[in-house]
Amino acid sequence: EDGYDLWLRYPKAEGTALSTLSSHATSIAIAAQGDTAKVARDELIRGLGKMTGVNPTVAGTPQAGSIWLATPATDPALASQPVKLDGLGDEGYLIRTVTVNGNPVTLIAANREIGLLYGAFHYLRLAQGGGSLDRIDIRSTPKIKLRLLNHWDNLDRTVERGYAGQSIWDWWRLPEWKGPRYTDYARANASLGINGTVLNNVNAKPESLTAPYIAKAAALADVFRPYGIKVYLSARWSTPVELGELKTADPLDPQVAAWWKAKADEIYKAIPDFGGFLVKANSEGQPGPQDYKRNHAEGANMLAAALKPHGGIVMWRAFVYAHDNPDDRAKQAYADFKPLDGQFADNVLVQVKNGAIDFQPREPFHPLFGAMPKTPLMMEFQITKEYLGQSTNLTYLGTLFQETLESDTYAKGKGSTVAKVIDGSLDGHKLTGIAGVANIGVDRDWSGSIFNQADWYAFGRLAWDPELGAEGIAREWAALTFSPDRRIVDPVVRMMMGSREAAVNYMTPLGLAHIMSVYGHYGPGPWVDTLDRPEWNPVYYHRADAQGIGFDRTATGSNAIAQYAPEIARRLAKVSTTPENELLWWHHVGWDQKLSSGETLWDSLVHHYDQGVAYVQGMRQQWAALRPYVDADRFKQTETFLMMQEQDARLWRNACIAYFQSISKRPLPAGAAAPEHPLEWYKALKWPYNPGQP
Ligand code: BDP
Repeated sequence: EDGYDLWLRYPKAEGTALSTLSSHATSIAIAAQGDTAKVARDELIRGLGKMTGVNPTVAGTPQAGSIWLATPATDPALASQPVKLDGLGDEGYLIRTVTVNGNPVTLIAANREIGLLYGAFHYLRLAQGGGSLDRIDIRSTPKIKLRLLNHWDNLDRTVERGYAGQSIWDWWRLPEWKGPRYTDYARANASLGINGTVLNNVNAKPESLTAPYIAKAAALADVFRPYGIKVYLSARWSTPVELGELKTADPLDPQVAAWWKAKADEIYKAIPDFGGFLVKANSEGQPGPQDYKRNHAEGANMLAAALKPHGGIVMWRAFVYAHDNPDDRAKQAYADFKPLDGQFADNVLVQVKNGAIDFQPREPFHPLFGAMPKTPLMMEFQITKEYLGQSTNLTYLGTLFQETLESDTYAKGKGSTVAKVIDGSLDGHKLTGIAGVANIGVDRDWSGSIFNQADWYAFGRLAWDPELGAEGIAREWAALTFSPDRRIVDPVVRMMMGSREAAVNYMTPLGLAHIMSVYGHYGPGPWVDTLDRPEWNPVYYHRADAQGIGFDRTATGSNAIAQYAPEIARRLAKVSTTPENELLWWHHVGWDQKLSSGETLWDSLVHHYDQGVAYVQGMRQQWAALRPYVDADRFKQTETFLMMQEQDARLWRNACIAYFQSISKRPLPAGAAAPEHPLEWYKALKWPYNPGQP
């Protein structure tokens, strides 16, 4: 077991599970003939064949024990079944036990073939659960239209913030060689309902849009098409200039608009269902329309006009902060974008990170959610764990995703959750989207560790339905990845569910953020103050001084709270009504200030660091007890990584306590161990090569 099969392992069933499955999967009846219907059929044959040991036959019409894959266009007999396909849309499906000529049959029905494929994967999930398959009655439709992965993959196969080996896109050998991994990639994504992928890094190279690379992207699009996955590309704003074809990239220059129109036409000739462009503009040194004194909407709309005749879209990122802007970094995206609400073309989405800084272990939700009702806002989560322990630390992100999605923006009163902003229901948007920065590479296990696969899985499931809970998803994943046996599922889910909070505790407790080392954002570096831009330095974020610690974002400080709805701003204005887990994000708090627990802030800070370490120790113990239930390979990997995680957690704890104590000058609370080394020892630590560094 090297993890290659992800959650699509289809292990051989035994005992009653085997007999149940065998009797419910004798044959597959399918009339639809398209490529997508064929992959649905083949996936069922593969999955059921592996689980039962006998490949189901393919029948023209449903018989007793058939799985019947039907669309209205190909199966007139569907009309006489007691099922309604209205409301399922293009991608939804239903699975229902029905009777055909007196025989029990499992019907998977959808308006389009892609719904059949999603339904087939759902059925295979159920089949692996080992439960009854007798009276199934399921309807499912995705709540978000665009469910995308963003690959930060470079053309030289390095991956920015990628910790699972090189890029899976073998640009050199494309378009001729389309390795089997591409198909398995598409299967895995389709099994979750992911329907698009941006192939290249947001820090894009102009070459990505030249003819050879368009041909390579087209080859991938051909592989992905049967799986319902569209290809998108990141576009570098200055591409026409850097390719030497124009002197300017001013969006209002007609030559520039004509260049992009011709480029879009060229791409659509090669990829007729091309999805569109993702753009990082005027952000971290990337070029953009502001270089020509034009705003983001003017830039996005020019590209949108080029794509519009082909049905393409623009995803314009709101991840901006300027080196010459002295204002709080957390406020800058809102300041730039909020005034543009209503000015974007109807095929533009603004893609916003979950928080206002940058994928921290914990961030309050981004103030743009709820603040731009006239613009479809797309969520950007980071699945790759740049700031959460990268490939080795077990920090399940399902809970982080859920926490953001269920945050209440109060934009239209109580209950205006981020999920409702994203799924379009709050403001009546039809064009909706969610993106996850992929954690995929050429490692055999795809994601750098077995447990990192759960983050890809959770992202996909939440993209389908942002109101699914992280715990149910973890349960599903653990059952598919290990076994439905509760002796393994229960402890694994328990480990996962508290793991992200543990990382928050041993890295950035009580609302701290961005105090990672400069060497690749892995270890601790709260003392760092030497980087070129103030907001790249950890000291900018924690602001520890003799009095206290934290970033004052109330009216006495940067007043970032004013970017939120009044209900929220009021609550955040006072320490006493601010959620403790975000405290130092919003306030500069005195070291001796008493928290709700009765402890002083300083004591509480130390205790949180200790709790983080203790949780990791607990995970090691829980995992050790699972040895009898997990195959040796995957057991060993997790055992080793948890051992490394405990070292990391201790290092974080000791380094941060040593550093903060040098400023607070307070004694450690009773029972807390002194850091193993003096502060200078931690400061002198050098980290080895970090694979994801740009
Ligand atoms: C930060 C990463 C950087 C990315 C940037 C982005 O450190 O590598 O290029 O975000 O999202 O998280 O554009």
